[in-house]
Amino acid sequence: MFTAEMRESIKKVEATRKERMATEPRRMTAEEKDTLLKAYHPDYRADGFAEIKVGPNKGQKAPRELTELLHSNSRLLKDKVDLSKVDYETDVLVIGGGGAGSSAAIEANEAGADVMIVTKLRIGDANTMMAEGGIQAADKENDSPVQHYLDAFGGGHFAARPELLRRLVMEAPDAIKWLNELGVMFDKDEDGRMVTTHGGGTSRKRMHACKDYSGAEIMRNLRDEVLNRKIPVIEFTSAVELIKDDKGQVAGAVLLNMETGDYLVARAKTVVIATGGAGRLHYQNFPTSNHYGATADGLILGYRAGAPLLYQDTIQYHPTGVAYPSQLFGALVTEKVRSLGAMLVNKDGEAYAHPLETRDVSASAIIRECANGKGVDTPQGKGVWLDTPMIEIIGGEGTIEKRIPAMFRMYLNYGIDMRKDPILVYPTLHYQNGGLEIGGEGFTKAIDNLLVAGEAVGGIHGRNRLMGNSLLDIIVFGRNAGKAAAKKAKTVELGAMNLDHIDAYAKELEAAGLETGKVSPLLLPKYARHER
Ligand code: MEZ
Repeated sequence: MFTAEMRESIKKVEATRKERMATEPRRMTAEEKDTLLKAYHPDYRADGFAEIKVGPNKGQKAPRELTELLHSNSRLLKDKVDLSKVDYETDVLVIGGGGAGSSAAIEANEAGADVMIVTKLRIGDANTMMAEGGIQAADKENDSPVQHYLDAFGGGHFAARPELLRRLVMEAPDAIKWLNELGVMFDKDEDGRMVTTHGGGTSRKRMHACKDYSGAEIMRNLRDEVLNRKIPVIEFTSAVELIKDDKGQVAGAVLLNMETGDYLVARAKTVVIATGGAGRLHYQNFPTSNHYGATADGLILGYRAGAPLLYQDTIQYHPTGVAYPSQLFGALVTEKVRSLGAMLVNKDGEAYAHPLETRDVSASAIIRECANGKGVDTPQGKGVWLDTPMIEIIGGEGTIEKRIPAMFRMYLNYGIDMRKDPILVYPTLHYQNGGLEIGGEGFTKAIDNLLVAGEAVGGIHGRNRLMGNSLLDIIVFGRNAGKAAAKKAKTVELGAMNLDHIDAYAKELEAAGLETGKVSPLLLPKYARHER
């Protein structure tokens, strides 16, 4: 399976393994990290960004591909929709059928509200499903939410909104309890205690996992709970625009049936945007670990209606995407592989960085090695080694199959036995650190009754997120958004609905000289096949 050049390099990895394992890898100093990030992290590549010319974040920068969507018009400028014909009427409209949307819908339903989910693919087609290594919570004796806060605050470059991060860590133990009671099969020892591991940048072992398919297991339970509660889920239906009323508050959304092309009107007293990430915009041509529908739709809907973004210029590249074989290019290699002991090693067999630095630092170090001739050639570019046989040496024979069985099988399908040979990795676009700005209760600051949860939120993690804090935030902020939306819906009186904001946005674009003829949200990746 490996090329001759790769085999030669593997010999060097094997030759240095014993000595590497006998030496404690060094952590970088703050100054070293800073220098590395500025030189190699994609967030610092000026040509990857463009200035936003309209809307609340005018004058700030965003990835070029996102800016292009922010500079596009609504498809409803041309395709007129009759708002007097209401197809769905509900208290709480949840846009997005992933972990955050499902958690919100469950809690809104629990609070007695009428709630419905619309999702452009199927419930569970979401980044939640793709998360592998685990979910953080400080629920062991040697740990505390304060410790969790400090790790995440430092890891996010001290930029997280304190109120949001405080909620994340304080409510984490209850999130695990809730999931456990829903039926999530967390890894437990013979005494029934949760097995926990380290992630990059954690000072305690607080990663709770379901082998290496933690997100899929969590999503399976959330989906079952939504369906058991008979919460309506409108699948293959995208939200293409928010609707406001004559008081300026959000009043629902215009939906697009992805199969028939028909528009539908959903009237709602509160709306939760839970549309997830943006990996399928492939910023700076990176491959992605994200699911097919990750095209930043919620950011566009919220922004066009007047909600500001926060940290839209900071993106997470997961250090270890698959670099080889080509069939898996960009797929996630969970950080848990490094939590279990595998080191990052360059083509000469040198361990050039601590395996559990924070993600932005690890990714930058891999990019540096490859840029400086220390990477291994692959059909798509370059990669470095993740020395997976170390896991079996450290944890004992059978550890890989027991702890990361999905990863093991994924590679075996392509003739690579990660118990015996190292694997080749390179950063892959994994997460948007930024998103729509919210307050502690989950409401946007600019538009009444509009809430955001999950990856579409900016500010929870600051400018870099630690492993396992995303599965956590979708639960904590999803649940809170559902409760808050249900409570608020009781007091909302809706006025006459309108789409005036799309005309106002079009005028702003025109005044800025931006008549691109393009429309957004994108809904499906640029390379999607449209067969109708
Ligand atoms: O939080 C994540 O992004 C995660 C758990 C990913 C992983 O490496 O498994």
